[in-house]
Amino acid sequence: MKVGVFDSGLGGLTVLKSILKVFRNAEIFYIADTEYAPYGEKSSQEILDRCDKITAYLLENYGIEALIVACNTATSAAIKHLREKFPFLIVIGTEPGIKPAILNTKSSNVGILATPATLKGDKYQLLVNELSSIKKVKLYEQACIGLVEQIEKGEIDSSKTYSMLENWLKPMKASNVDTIVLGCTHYPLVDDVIKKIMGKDIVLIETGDAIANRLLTLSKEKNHINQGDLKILILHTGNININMVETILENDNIEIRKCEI
Ligand code: DGN
Repeated sequence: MKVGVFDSGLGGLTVLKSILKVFRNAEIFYIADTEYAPYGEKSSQEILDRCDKITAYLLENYGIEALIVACNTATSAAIKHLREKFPFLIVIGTEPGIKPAILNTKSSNVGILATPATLKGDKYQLLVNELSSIKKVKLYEQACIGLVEQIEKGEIDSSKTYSMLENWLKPMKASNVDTIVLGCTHYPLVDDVIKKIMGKDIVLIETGDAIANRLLTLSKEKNHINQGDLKILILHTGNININMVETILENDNIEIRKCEI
């Protein structure tokens, strides 16, 4: 099966990693749209236009059968449009895992880390309203401005990244937050830093595995056949930290190339 995956940069690789656990012989085409990163501080229309262009590019050049929008920000801005414009494609988006967090919390205090665009989006508000009837939970929302850039630079363990996270997480720690939603696909890459600050018992919710399982279900329903060798092509539109790509994916089948979209 041919699968297209995209994000503004490295974050979607955390989703790609989950896909690799389930699909051992798919052809995967990943766009790291680094020329237009970060998405999180752009307008919804700008993000939607980029998503449209990237999907058309993946279809024309690689004949993808499924598209994974491996970015919460892009999902919030463009998923409806992509499903309407490309109805023949399997289109799967990424949403903050608020439901599993609400079901997991014992202290009834849940932290949500995401980009400003995700937290401001209608889709996020609808999701929160929809889930508010499950259980009374206090949500501590935090827009992590600048964190995506730190991760893109490979500054996972730097003291600057630590102190940014410490500032955002301090109020959550003081409020007995026991579960944190990683509402941006970049953030699992700093999960160890978050655990260092919050303590090892903190539960971090990410959605990569759920997306991979959904892709498996839908590809079976559509009878997409999984054959041939595993192929992973990483295409980047601007600069990319190749060491980070290799460290995150830990896979020998990767080819990395620059492209223009
Ligand atoms: N990885 C993206 C997300 O999940 O929202 C963030 C992208 C960005 O550019 N800020």
